[in-house]
Amino acid sequence: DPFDQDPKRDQRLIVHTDKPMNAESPAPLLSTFVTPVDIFYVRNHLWVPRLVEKEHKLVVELDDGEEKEYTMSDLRNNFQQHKITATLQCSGNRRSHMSQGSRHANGVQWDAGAIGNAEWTGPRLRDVLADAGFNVADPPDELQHVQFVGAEAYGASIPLAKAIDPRGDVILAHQMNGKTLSPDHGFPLRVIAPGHVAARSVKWVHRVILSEEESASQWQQRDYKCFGPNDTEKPNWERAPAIQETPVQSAITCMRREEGKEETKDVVIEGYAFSGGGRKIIRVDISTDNGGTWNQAETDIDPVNNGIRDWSWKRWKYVVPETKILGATVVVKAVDEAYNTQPENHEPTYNIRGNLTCAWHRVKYDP
Ligand code: MTE
Ligand code: MO
Repeated sequence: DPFDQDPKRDQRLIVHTDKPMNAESPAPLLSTFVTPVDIFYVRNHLWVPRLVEKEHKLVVELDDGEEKEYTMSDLRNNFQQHKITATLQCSGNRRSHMSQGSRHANGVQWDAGAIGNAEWTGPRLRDVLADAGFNVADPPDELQHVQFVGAEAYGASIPLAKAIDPRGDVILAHQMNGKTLSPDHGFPLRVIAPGHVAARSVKWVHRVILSEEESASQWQQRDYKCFGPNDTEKPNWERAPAIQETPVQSAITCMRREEGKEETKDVVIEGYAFSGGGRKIIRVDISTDNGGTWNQAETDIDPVNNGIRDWSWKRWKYVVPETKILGATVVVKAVDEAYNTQPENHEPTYNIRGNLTCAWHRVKYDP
């Protein structure tokens, strides 16, 4: 049983499947800007490969077929190290909310906790490609993709343009929140492709391939795509592009009574907002009457990003007298710097695979 080697997990994680491990953070614990490793969601398609740092090698396969090999010590010592704070969000985050609409969406029924924000450290992929002999300043036009292969067989790719963008912040991370990566999160090496769906941040990476083609894996060619709301029987997989950058998202993670105040109790409502592509969250709108009227949440809570663009979620907060929301449905929606916002309900973005669920998040206040 290849799963025998899987690590022990924190009891607080909400487990959806255990072989492979699919477990999310309890939403109220997503209350800090940086998510602690122990409660960071785990999304594995297969088992956790148990790798030995001293033996681990990263092979870079260039467009002419030539290969260059790097040890972990090469990657740690021979390249400038970058610390990027970036949110990873599973393509299926909030899928259960879509399923609560008029139709069920297939896949792990995640609530709002298949997302987390962490500090990732390692060399830039761009620098490693350059070291391997690739001309990052002037790549051939036909070369469009960088494929990643994980040690257990998972694979995915990102556009070459993202990988070589000096402002793209794609790194080969060996640390998470200042410590060596844990087995579940990719020890000893994983890709971090900030602003892209987390499925592209391949864990346990041991091969990087420059290619004219996307990864041939089912996770690139099939699972992480969206189709029309009507396209539920036999989707034509080739018709839809693989998900890369993600749309604007927000969710409520906690509603709690403020302690100590007797007469007019306040309720503190908290959550996150995030957009793909490094697009900044410029506003978070809250309604306490199911979308009838709106107000803005406080968003200046978190420290500034370590990266060049906005790769991290924004934590937000809204305080309201309890009398105003007893029995009411609280709604959140966010706006990013491109003025993209979230759909009112799940119907327009319904897709059979339940990817990129991002409609307004509604939670009934029920103390
Ligand atoms: N990389 C490998 N090698 N194997 C995987 O199963 N899952 C992907 C991505 N990288 C996966 C992988 C998906 S779908 C997600 S959402 C993220 O890893 C989850 O990262 P985490 O478990 O560190 O939260
Ligand atoms: Mo995912």
